[in-house]
Amino acid sequence: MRMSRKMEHVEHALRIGQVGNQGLADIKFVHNCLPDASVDDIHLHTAIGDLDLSSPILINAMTGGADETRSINRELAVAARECGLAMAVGSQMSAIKNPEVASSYRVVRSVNPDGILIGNLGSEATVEQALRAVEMIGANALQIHLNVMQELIMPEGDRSFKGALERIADIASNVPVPVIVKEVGFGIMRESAAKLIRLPIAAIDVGGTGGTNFAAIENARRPQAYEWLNDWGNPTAIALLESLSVWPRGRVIASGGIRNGLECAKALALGASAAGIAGAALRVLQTEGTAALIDYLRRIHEELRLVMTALGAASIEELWNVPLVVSGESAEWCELRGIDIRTYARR
Ligand code: FMN
Repeated sequence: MRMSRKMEHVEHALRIGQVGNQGLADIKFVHNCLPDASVDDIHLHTAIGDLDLSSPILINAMTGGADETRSINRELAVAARECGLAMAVGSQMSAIKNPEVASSYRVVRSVNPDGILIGNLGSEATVEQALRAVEMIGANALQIHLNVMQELIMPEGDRSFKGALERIADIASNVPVPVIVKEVGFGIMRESAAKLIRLPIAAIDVGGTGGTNFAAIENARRPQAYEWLNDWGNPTAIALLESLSVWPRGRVIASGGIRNGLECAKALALGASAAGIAGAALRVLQTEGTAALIDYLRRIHEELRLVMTALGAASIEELWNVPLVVSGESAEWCELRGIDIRTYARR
């Protein structure tokens, strides 16, 4: 069951594509006609907690667990290696339950022996399973995903989500690598972010709406679709503003519908230290191949350097201090939720 589900997710994700709006159009940079900067001086290095990265772009968790997914992971790992990016694998629970499929995950380490690789499990995992996931790929960090709405829409999905915080705390205290808690595309909002900051985890990945839509993907697999849930969740821009009202800059990752360098720059300027790309990278890989994926990721680096030059921000830390105006639905939302967006506009 789990093995065929992996390829169904890939196929439905490609067919449905990136859905809706991640809200970054509401975030505007203030043009600087005297940036006193040069493209050659832009540095893209960053850190997620204590994990140093040469690029703020991260290939986010997608797959593994079936034969066909082994080649996807292999090619994503080649692209990550060529572009110097961190990469997460999809949930490793299938390999923990069925060790025969572990090679579909391990392939990323054999292709990219020195790269930053991130393991992935759900919040139902035990400490022992988390240790095995880290060991399986020689992971430099471990993502724990939160996907309540996806599970609820899946007929075979989990029905109880009790005790997740305690299990995550236990994992984070016992694995030898930093733990990142991530959403799969419904958004981490302030109340949840405030609970997560009390845990011994390194970072959160806000994973908002506006990109891959797991409600739509699971509905495509259901005999009777709950289509009324297809717009559940909150956009990435709002999830970032909410999470960064509780979490410090440098410990938040942006993801959900990020596709180009300008969107990355906006997410980083809001205070994220990295931006995850999943669905858009998968589409390029599956429709145009590995060389095109490498070109696409290099182009995002170039776009990011271009935008940073225009803003006079030579590093990600400097990007955190350029003025940003939040307007439209995101501003209205923040006003109602008591999130201060004026400091972004006046810094
Ligand atoms: N996230 C996880 O944490 N674990 C997974 O196993 C996982 N599987 C995914 C499979 C596919 C085919 C895709 C497209 C995404 C998957 N995700 C998973 C979610 C992504 O990591 C990401 O959070 C989400 O797709 C939003 O980013 P995007 O809009 O750039 O795709």
